[in-house]
Amino acid sequence: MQSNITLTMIKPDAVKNNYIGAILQKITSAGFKIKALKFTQLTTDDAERFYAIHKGKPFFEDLVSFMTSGPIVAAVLEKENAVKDFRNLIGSTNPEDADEGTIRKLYAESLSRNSVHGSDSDENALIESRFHFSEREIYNY
Ligand code: 3AN
Repeated sequence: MQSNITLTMIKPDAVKNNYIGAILQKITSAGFKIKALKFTQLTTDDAERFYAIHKGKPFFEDLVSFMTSGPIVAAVLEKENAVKDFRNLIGSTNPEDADEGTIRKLYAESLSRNSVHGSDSDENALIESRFHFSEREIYNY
């Protein structure tokens, strides 16, 4: 199992608020290497499949509707301990609880509009990377 990649999405709130550049800068400055990058918009079917684990939760429909409300940026990132280090860089799910200097503290609007996604395990990092990118869109360099 590859333990050095994670999948991020810069969510519609952060894209609308013009934070793509600032967030990518934070990510690369923290030592993550971009292996794949895409500006795209999720369909309802895409979002329902991506967040299938949350199906049935009270926030599921709002989550799907928010994630399809505008374009996102998806990226595969590489670093030693990528999943854990990236979750530290983005901060808590609720930006009010996020540490100072984290991406969510700096750029998120709220718990449900929290600016970025980060994979929660090595296994999901691979699944989510394959969800957004074909093999030939993920570069080794
Ligand atoms: P994280 O993105 O920090 O791993 P998850 O996987 O638990 O958080 O939740 C996925 C997304 O669902 C979150 N990023 C957030 O946008 C939304 N979400 C999670 N919990 C709630 C909640 N209690 N109320 C509203 N939205 C939530």
